[in-house]
Amino acid sequence: SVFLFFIGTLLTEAQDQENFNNPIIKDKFTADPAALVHNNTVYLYAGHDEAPKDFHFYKMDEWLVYSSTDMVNWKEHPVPLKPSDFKWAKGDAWAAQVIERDGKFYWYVTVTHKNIHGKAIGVAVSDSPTGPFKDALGKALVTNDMTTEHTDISWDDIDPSVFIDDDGQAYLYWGNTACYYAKLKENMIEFDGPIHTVDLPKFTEAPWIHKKGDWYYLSYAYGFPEKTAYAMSKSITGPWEFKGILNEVAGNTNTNHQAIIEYKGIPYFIYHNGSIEPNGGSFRRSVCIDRLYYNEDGTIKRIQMTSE
Ligand code: FUB
Repeated sequence: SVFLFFIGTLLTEAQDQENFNNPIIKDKFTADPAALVHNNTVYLYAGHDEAPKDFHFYKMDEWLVYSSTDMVNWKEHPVPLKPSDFKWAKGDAWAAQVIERDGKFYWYVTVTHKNIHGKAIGVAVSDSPTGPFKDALGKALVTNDMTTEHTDISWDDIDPSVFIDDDGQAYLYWGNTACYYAKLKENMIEFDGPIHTVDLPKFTEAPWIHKKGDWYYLSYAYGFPEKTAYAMSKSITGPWEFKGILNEVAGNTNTNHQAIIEYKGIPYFIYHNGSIEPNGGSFRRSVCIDRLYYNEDGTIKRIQMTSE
């Protein structure tokens, strides 16, 4: 009967939940995960949260990279990139994402600009997913003065998410309060055309683009404290249809920042929370992983967060 099928599905999903040993990194605070699957390995990129307990803001001076072939055991590699690797930046290793094109790895990062007020986006390049990476452009790709017609806040140019469509066209999405996107040239370090905005309900930050089948997904941090919500479209440039909440506020932190990947045929939801006791919190976050499940119509089930 339908009822037995329903129970069966629930049981299968419960059994499917692997033990990820969340949070997956315990010797450091890690935030804003981005992941890349390359040559049967998952590379996880994160910012290093180093705020002392009595310091109530982000202190992030480097990005970190880990790799795994089973989503449970993670190997840390040497520090691959720091804001100080960009001569025009003065700090703040905020959210970032890496993508591969023609054997090169491009890392889009958020930093604070030295001379142009506000946050900015830079791009670094390497021949290896674990680096070392170096500044690919010698200047910022996005600066705050490029988007002032949309909002005058100085931290709206953050949280880049990069995506290459099936036809080879690359796009960069980013933003805080306003969600922006622009086409990238084949060289991956320059824009090809204007900056557009996307209207999404309660968009805060942390856009992430992925595709499954015919559907494009734009997930993002919604409201504040942040939940993760998502929208779907048949085209990378929209129109996007809002589909609701994907993940609740992740325990003990006001931000929630997701990466969605598929590895060995299994979809995963990677995010952060403040769950390391007793010092975890909004500025001492930790990356976690849970399984992600699609419905037959392409919509995504709410994430069941696990603590192990
Ligand atoms: O980690 C610093 C900032 O907090 C990120 O850029 C945002 O996505 C939020 O997680």
